[in-house]
Amino acid sequence: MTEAKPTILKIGGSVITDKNGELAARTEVMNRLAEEIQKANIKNLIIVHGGGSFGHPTAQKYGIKEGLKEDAQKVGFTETHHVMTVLNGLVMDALVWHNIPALSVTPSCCVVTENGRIRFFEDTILKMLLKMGFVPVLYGDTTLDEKLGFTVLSGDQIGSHLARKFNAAKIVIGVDTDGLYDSDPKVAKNAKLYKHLTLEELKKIKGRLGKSTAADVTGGMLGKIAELIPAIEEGIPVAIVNATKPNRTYKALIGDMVEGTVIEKE
Ligand code: IP8
Repeated sequence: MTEAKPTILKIGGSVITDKNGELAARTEVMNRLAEEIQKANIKNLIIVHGGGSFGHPTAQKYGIKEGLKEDAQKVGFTETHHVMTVLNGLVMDALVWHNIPALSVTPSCCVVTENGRIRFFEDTILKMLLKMGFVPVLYGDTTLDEKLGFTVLSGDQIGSHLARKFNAAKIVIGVDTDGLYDSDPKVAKNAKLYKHLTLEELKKIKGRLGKSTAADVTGGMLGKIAELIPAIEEGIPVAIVNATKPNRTYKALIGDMVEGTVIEKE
């Protein structure tokens, strides 16, 4: 049994999938990350991953985020959830075969949203898993929604919610850029990387951050930052690192000098 504050690791869909393809998994990246997670050996770790080229194109095709409008969308809802379970299965393969006591927790079975925001989160199992030293793994998923019928819930909202609920020690966000930039580094060649930001500085630059270029129904980097703010307000520090590059996630997990962007309340 352990009492350490949990660490939340959010792995972006752009890291573990090729967002330009469809259903294009990067299993070699999943395996390398599993190795880093195993090496870091963090007590009380919760992993959340995104949808990438699995969840987003399917959700977009059927307009799942906007809610239930016609019966024909129902199969789109189940298909979106299904492709997320397929992606999650590949992540679980990598984690379990690296001897990590990871257990998949399906958000669509324990969360109800209201207009896309988490309204109810049944966390009995999650708490027990953490107490017993397991590593719960959640992911962006489809949810039933009290106003919309159904919608899409981002892994970022899940991560930020759990960080606040369990008073996390920190949130590590693995993305496919070297951290947070003043403009999109994939478009602007002279984009400047922020190494450290306070909450106040983050709020000031938020308006300038762009939406993701690839199909992303949950808002790209801007959506990520908006979700993180309430957790940072509660004093939970955030490290944004390039998880496509070896060892950056490992270093952020063990609290070594972070190569990326650190955001703290003050
Ligand atoms: O990539 C979205 O999760 P995210 C999941 O964390 C789906 O925003 C189903 C598109």
